Amino acid sequence: MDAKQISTYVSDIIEDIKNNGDKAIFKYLKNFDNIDLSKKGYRVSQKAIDDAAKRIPKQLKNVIKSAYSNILAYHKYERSQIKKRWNYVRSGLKIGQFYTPVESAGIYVPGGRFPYPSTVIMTAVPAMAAGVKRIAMVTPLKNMNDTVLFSAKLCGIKEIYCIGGVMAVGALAYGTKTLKKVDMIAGPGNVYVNEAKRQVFGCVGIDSLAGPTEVAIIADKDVPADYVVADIMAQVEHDLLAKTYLLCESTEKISEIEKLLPKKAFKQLKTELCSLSKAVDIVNNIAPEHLELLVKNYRILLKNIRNVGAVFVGYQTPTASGDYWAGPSHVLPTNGSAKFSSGLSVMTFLKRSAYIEMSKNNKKAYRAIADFAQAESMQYHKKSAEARYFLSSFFSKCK
Ligand code: HSO
Ligand code: ZN
Repeated sequence: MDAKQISTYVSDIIEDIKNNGDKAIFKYLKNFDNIDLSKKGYRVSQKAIDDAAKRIPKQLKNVIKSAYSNILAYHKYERSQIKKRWNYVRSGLKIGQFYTPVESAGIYVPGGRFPYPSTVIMTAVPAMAAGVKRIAMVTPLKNMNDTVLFSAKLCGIKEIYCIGGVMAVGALAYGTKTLKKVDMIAGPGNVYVNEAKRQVFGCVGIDSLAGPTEVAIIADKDVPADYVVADIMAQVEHDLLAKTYLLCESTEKISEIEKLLPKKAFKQLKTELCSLSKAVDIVNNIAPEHLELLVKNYRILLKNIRNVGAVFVGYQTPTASGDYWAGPSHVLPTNGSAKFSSGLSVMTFLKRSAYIEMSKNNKKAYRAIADFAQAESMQYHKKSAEARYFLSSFFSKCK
């Protein structure tokens, strides 16, 4: 399908969900997933969630729990760095801002080649840390395995729905009998999911349109080649659309890497021989989701990096550290959007409101407001300023 066909395909499904709610959902579940849930419903029961958690081996549980606690600690710290409210006084005005979380968020956990329990945590935890009260998770039925459910339970998610793709976005945005509408939708998805998010934006908020994963690697002449090979392959194994870039200062190193790299990866790799400082310029232009600085003297380069979702610094830091473990969300801007946007974080789920409090009898301010309103011929705007200072009984006079 080309972009126009995708857009029509998506809008037809969304329209159907909007008009027919659950009935449409059951129809698509039958058509896409070949399952009839019209009796059972598509919300996952608490018992199914609890049972899934019981089946997870203790050791794996501990690994997931420790990743969760790193990611939660990071986002709580981020929250503590955002001033809840601030104001200052100028010209007789108290002016400032305050932040509040959205009340409800839908988190989309994609299907893809593998189920991603890590994405459950990487999407839900920033919302939790922001203070979102209601989190509703959707993920395609085929993706609903025990680790996904356990990760959701760990995040305290009680609302889980086994629907994915466009219908899930439509249900979150417009609500059905089973799934109450949310205020915003976050989480990565394929082209259809992204188009659906784009179309429902305005009715709900969305985080971004995270697409296929990508990494740029700046490598110096001394980097162990197998680090580079593993990190390229770690992107390639996500899917055939994943992109990788290798920017290296040494011909010898490039050929060493190319000798080790499985043939199938070459289609998804662009390699350039260039100085390390030129590599930084190239990276700023690509604006990749992930950047690895596999360089001994990375400090000098770091200062000039501007457009990137997340940077992984030093030989010792693979992208996988951010995928699973370190703390920042792995939902990051892709496809060049790091030029103007950021990865998922506490900020994603916060709204900023402005605060304005005038001092009483602020003649100068009321005069200016009234005069500006006059310039726009807005009589009642003018009066709403004048009434507070110049006119004592405006409404009795204006009849
Ligand atoms: N690299 C992906 C995240 C992920 N990796 C999930 C493994 N599991 C996008 O940042
Ligand atoms: Zn990954």
